[in-house]
Amino acid sequence: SVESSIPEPQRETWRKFSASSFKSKDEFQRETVRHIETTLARSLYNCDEKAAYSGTALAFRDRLIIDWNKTQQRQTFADQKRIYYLSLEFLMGRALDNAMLNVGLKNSAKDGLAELGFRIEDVISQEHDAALGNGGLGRLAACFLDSLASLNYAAWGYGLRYRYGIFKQEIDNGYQVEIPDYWLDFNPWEFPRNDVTIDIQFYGWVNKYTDENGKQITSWQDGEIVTAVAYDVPIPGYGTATVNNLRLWSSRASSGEFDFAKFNSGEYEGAVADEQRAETISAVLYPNDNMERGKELRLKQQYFWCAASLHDIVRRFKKSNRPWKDFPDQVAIQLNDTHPTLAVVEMQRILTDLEGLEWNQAWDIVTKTFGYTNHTVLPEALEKWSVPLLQHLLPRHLQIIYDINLYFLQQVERRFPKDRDMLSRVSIIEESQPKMVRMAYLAIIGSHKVNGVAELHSDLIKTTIFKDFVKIYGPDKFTNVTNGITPRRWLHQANPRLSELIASKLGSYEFLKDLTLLNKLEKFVDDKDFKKEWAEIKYANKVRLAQHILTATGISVNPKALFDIQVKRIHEYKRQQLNIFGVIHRYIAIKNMSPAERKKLAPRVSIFGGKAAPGYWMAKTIIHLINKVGDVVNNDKDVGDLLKVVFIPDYNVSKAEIIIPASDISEHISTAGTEASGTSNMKFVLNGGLVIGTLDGANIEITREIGEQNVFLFGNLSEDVEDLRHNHFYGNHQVDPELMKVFDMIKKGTFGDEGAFSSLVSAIVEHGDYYLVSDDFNSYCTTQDLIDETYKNQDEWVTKSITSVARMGFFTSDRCINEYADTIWNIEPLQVKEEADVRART
Ligand code: F58
Repeated sequence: SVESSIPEPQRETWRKFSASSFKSKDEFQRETVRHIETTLARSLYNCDEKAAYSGTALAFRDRLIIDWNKTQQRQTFADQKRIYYLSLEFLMGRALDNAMLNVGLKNSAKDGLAELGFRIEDVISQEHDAALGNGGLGRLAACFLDSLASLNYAAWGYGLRYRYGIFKQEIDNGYQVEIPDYWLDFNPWEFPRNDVTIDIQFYGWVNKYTDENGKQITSWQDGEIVTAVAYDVPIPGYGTATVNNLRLWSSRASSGEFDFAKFNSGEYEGAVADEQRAETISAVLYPNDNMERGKELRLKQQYFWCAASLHDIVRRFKKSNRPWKDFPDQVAIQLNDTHPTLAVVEMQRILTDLEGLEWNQAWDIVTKTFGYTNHTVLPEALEKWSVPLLQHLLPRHLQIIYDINLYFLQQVERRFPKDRDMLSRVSIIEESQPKMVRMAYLAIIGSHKVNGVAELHSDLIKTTIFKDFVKIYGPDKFTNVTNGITPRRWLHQANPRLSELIASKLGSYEFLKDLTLLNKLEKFVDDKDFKKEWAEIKYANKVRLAQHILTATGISVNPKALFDIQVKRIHEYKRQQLNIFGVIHRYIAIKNMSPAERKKLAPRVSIFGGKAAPGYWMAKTIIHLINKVGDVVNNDKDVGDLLKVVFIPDYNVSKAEIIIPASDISEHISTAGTEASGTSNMKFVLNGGLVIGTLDGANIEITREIGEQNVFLFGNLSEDVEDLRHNHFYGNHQVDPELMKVFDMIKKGTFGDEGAFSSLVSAIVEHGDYYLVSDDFNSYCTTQDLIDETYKNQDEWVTKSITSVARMGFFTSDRCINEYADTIWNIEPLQVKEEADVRART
């Protein structure tokens, strides 16, 4: 605006001193040393790796800021449509390595740091992960931000700035222990915007009256105010000057709220308590993965973040002085699952109560603006909020929800007269005790597109949980956008040697921007030297992981053994229990073998990692069993190197970068129809690992792309799951005899107190085996045997590995983002004129 601009005649002076950024090793060193000495006030006698990290991060941050400012300016001037990605989770991991690679100066930094006496790897590993997410959903949001910036879309992420991210996991005597993750002691990647604040209201009551002009006014009054403060995080694109913005909201008591009257009258504690209550809203990330628990504080988080983001978006739109009907041409908002659904209601409230639009006109704008992505069909993960809680916390929003529902049901009634069942099935309000608001239904009704995250999943939502809505709206409202991953982090950054080898064959690093170029690798599947190098890189990655395992657990593993890895959140539907029962089955087999037979077996390391939600007892029991099996197997002289069982503590993004490139086989073995997509399956295959998997989620499309001969598939199909479950109760259900032997061993106390694991056994033997562990057990074990056989022929194995990588182009998040842009957001990239500024990649 005019008031905040430097006047034209003085701009020359400004430009003369406008910040410029380093471009060489020497300049990098100068900036880093300057930051260590002046920003951090440290000397060369007092500079450890942490200080070296801080100085390096600050130097790179300066570089990002310059492009960030320019990008924001460019986007403002271009005045095109923007996409806003609303997600309660952004699982970013570390930022420095990513910044170096995207800016294209990692080699300069490496040499520059070496001359100062530091190894770049050690410096990079000083950074605390930004772990503002649980698992796949949060990491997907992070990959999307990377692609949006790399493809030059004008995009903003909106989230919450949790003071505590997902807890740190320690393993104590086989049990998971949760440690708070306070990650903000030094975070150079965020910028507090103390001038960007929004007051958010809670509780209170609704006043409807007619004003002096005879106009109907609805106003939400009193209650409590909490202030949202913006913290901005720069998101650099790869090989482009675009740096987008991730805006995270932090809560604090509003200045009105911090009661100075109380304070002065000596009620110091009361004033402090108010302050703390406000700050609690953004204090912690809820650690549940695929489970909703309906806690009031969680609802407060959701509204706080939705309202702050919406008001920010509306404020930006209003600066353009366009009429409201243009809003959907300027703004697209994507709901990452149902967590931000209150944004739909808040938008309707802004347009009607605050801006005075007619209901229908407002609702038309709302539905054209929003899109909704569903990530699960599991009933326990579908969000519902109790009506009394909403009534108490957000009285006006509850009224609006009732109105949305009324108009929607009237529309349904006209289309399907007399179908009372249909009306109660699709109502946003579930007539339970207490009544509940079904957030997924509200999200569908408030959006113009609904998408699933892999083909099977998108088909399933149309035929099961959202079937009636397909009848009402027709099939076109429902679509599929198969997930993807960013090859920058998950290939180039995590596996630099493989990326370099690929670049040497393809002639450039262009494949990192257009992953389909990988298909040119197929030409080299018979190239002996290439294959040898390919195998050597895998081996080196396994050595690196073995080193990490030794430091983290004290267990020494042989990098020549087959590395079989399952890392992801621990959940019964993901079936880590099937994996560990398979390991026990293998242990029994080894114990029964003759020495001659043992010689023929391929040595194997079974590696697990993942967090259990703190309140999820079964998941914690699975972790306990894995660790106890490890204790026994790893110390059994009969077994030696033939089998090792490892649980890597505290699985997170930065550990994933070490673990994923080191797999020979990874496990994606969910009960068919339960895993919406999965994304680590894509990461493992892109790094040359083969997979064992069920026909579930994106496994199906991965198989289609890379070929059935390159995947180890097993287990029942999703269309048979319902019948199988039915038979468990009403047919004569027999537990697999080999699995019974596993249970016998557990019951004998081989792995310690059998009572500790009885819930795992009885879930299968007595409680209907909901996840079909027994039904799939035989097929799983047979497939594992086939893997052993195949692994013996290393040449064939490497051929499969290379072929698979060559065919993974589809699974880049760039493709995925372009699909969202074309089919849901209707938005074009913003061309960056300064193409000259695109740097040489390292
Ligand atoms: C995951 N969902 C899906 N939810 O399980 C996975 O198949 C998919 O690949 C991924 O999304 C990305 O689409 C998931 O991670 C959560 O963690 C939610 C956190 C908040 C509570 C509800 C579950």
